[in-house]
Amino acid sequence: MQNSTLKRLEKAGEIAQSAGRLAVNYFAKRGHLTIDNKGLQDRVTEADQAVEQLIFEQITAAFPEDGFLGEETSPDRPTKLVDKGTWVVDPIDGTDCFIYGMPNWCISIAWVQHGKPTVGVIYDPVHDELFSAAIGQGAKVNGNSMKVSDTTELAGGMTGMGYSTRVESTTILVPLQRLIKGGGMFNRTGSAALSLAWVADGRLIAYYEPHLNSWDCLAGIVLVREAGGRVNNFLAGDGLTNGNPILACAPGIADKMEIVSQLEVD
Ligand code: LIP
Repeated sequence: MQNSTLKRLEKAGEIAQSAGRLAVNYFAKRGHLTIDNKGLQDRVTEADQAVEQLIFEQITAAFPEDGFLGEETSPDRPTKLVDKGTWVVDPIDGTDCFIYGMPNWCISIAWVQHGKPTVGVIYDPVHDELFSAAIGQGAKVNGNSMKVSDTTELAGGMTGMGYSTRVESTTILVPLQRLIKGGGMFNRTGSAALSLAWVADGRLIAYYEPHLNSWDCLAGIVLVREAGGRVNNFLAGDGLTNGNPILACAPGIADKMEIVSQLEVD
């Protein structure tokens, strides 16, 4: 692995844990947070802003030559896309779970080089689990190797499913019906990033969502691929800036999940 990639993997883990400590402090006072609505069922809090600011400051101090794309982009954190390396960040993925006091939320930090997700780090501060991976280096959780499920049947575990009002309800209801008819069972955590980390660790056998933004899933894509899983070409077209559907799954059910989702894994 290139030294530059190794440096970014190590630093991303440190930054994610630093951001997690700040996020947990906000989580403890969630009843008093300023909450804004970005759209129907799409909220953002002062915690999201503060955590993204911390991540932005620490990344730009360490790697000033890199680009930055954050979910909560602002004049203080302008979007800057750099082909040689751009950080793609969701400061709190699972914001609704965070707001309502549920533990399914995380910090998601990805580094994309020449259009390829190269480093992925997801930190779950509530359970102190650091999921990390870089291309060619495998995937780990708290330093222990991870691998996807070895199931060959949809009935062999739970499939994560996500939905947002960014797309029509049929885009989730029809795949959900196909999954159930195929013997599968759905699980919605409210955090795509955490769900993808759980696919990488074999806790879920797949994850599908009809639309995600890049900051929700690029770190998880690196984790799943390095843990032996299969993923669709999420960055096709303008996926980096406008998002796309996502399918990530154990290799043994790739054919079945392609039918459920009508997506192709690479
Ligand atoms: C969330 C995703 C989730 C999706 C939600 C939202 P956020 O990200 O992780 O899978 O269904 O609509 O986009 O907004 O909590 O960072």
